[in-house]
Amino acid sequence: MKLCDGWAASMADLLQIAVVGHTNTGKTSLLRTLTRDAGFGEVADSPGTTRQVQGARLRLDGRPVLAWFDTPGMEDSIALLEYIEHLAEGRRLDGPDRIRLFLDAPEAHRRFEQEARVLGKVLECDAALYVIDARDPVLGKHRDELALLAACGKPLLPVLNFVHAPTHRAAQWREAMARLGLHALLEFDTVAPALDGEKQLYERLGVLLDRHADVLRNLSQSLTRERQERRAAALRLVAELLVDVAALRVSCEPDEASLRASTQRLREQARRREQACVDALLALYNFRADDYARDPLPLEGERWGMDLFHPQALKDAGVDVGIGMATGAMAGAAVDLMLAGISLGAAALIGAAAGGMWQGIERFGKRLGGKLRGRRELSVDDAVLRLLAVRQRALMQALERRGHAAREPVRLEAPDKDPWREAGLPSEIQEARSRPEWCGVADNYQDSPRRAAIVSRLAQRLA
Ligand SMILES: Nc1nc2c(ncn2[C@@H]2O[C@H](COP(=O)(O)OP(=O)(O)O)[C@@H](O)[C@H]2O)c(=O)[nH]1
Ligand SMILES: [Mg+2]
Repeated sequence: MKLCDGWAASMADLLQIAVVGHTNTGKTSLLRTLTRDAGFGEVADSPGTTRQVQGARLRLDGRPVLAWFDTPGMEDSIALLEYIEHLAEGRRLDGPDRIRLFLDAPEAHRRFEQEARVLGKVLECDAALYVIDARDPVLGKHRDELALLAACGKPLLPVLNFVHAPTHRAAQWREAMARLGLHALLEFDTVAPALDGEKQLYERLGVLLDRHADVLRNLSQSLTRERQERRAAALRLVAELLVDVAALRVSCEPDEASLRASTQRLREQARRREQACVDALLALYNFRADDYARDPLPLEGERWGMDLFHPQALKDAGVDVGIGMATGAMAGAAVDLMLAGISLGAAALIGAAAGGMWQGIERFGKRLGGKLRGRRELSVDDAVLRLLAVRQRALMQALERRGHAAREPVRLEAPDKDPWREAGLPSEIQEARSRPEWCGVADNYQDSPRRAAIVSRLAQRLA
């Protein structure tokens, strides 16, 4: 249990909700997602992982307002219901009194110890979420479980988990719940919850828990606000990345060996900058580095996923390469000839480099009458910048939709439609290209109001 100062004192004002249900329906997973904490409790496919009641609290403006309690799975409801009927035989007791009678009976500490923990917790709480694996058929054990839980006399909100599974039986469960008088019901897949899943959850709870409706509404609003703020922060991270990489420049001597070495340096800096953005996004959404899979392809310089400078990465992301990013040792680098006193479009230059960039430059060089002998500057190709935008946007979307119960690493899928895949880059990127001092990882980095404005505008575009 996450204890902190004043836990006992504030307990009385706290709204307390138990999460109950059969073993392995995803109770612990649900709490991971609701608390945005992938480390909460223990999750496993084997039954009975959660043996004790575990708690976690949600805060509003720093004050704890809601305590969640994770409980062990109910495993033997059919036998327990019979036991309680036997205990209560010949006595007129209402539901909660029957449950209390059981809790004082000897079997509550023996055979039904697990169930006693659950029912005892529900009696203490204000309400309970009943988590259902929607792939299961509705069976007698579920009905008996529900009869026991309903006997506690607390509002019960059924939550249908695993509704993304193709074989789910949500309709059947809805009907079965209605027959038990449970008409408010929520579909909430803990691994891939709907974007407004939490909002719906707190709204439904607000209906069931009139006395706590204000707190639940505030909680829901604050979660929505946090989600928007997270999104804005994520867009800023991606915009910063694009400005940094667009402004990135590496200068080199005009011979092939130094051009190659400088290209490597440029690529390495761009890759590292992308990795920093990935790390920051994962941290922002409260995921861990191993939530993001490395691609098994053994590509040179690969840090995560597909190497930024591999033509296949562009293809997979559906990025339109236009006249073609040069392949080979200098792929992904655009050569800028401004320092040689000639302003020549990098794209045109690369377009000429059909069989490799060096030959292309040589050809231009001859045609331009040897004017190319000065130092060169390398920058990152347009197509690579577009790939960065496409990938980071896809990552953002995947993280927004990912529950903290997910255990499979994130896999990015190329979006069907993404304006960043098409040729052409927005004016903000064009401007950043001509401002090497805007590159956050450069030695001569200089922040400026203009850079900040460009980052904001780019963040809006990325949205
Ligand atoms: N695909 C998928 N798997 C889930 C979901 N919820 C839980 N699981 C998995 O189901 C298993 C049991 O989950 P757990 O939270 O430990 O269940 P508990 O016993 O009710 O606490 C674990 O392997 C979870 O990763 C879900 O919504 N979708
Ligand atoms: Mg559990």
